[in-house]
Amino acid sequence: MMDERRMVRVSKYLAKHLRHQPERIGLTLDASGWVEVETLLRVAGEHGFPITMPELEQVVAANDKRRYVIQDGRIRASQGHSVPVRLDLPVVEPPAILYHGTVARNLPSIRAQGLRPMNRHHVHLSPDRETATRVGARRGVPVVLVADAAAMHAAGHEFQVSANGVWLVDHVPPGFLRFPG
Ligand code: HQG
Repeated sequence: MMDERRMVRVSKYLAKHLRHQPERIGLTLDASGWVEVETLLRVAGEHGFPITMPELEQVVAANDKRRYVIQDGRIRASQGHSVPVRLDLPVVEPPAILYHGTVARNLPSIRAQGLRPMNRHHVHLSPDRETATRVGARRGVPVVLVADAAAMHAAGHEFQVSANGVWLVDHVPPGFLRFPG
């Protein structure tokens, strides 16, 4: 079994190359973000970061957020890309309320512009307050915003949900957000 530190290192390596900079190790993702597992393991080894198949399988299976999926000998990140990919996720009706975890320093801009995808393809929303709190806490003291997803849906905003339960939307205008305090 891998220890926790190795798991995190492998997961971060995968995030970097399956979401953001595949070209850094000469990897080419297909239009939907997939790459052959064999190719990934080979180029990782060639670039000084050898990963074994059991390690990869363990990271994919045990990852707390199920960030990666292996299917038919290929692997991709479930969401979170900055490189252009079409995830081909269905557009679905969201729950009435979704949450977004952020930090206080972003609030003036969010009040003015709403939530924007920033460096990712979509705004990421969480299904529950606990998850949103964890997302916000990556950057400092978390602040949780509440999005009126039902009203957004009624107004024609399209929601998708990733394989790991992250809700994705193009934009959340400020009028659909409830700010704490
Ligand atoms: C903020 C992690 C100013 C937004 C997490 C956030 C999540 C604005 C930051 C996933 C803004 C973007 C995504 C605006 C949004 N003005 N700031 N108009 N609109 N922001 O990392 O939601 O570990 O791209 O509040 O768990 O923090 O990658 O998005 O603080 O699921 O699998 O701009 O990333 O998952 O940051 O996190 P991010 P996020 P993984």
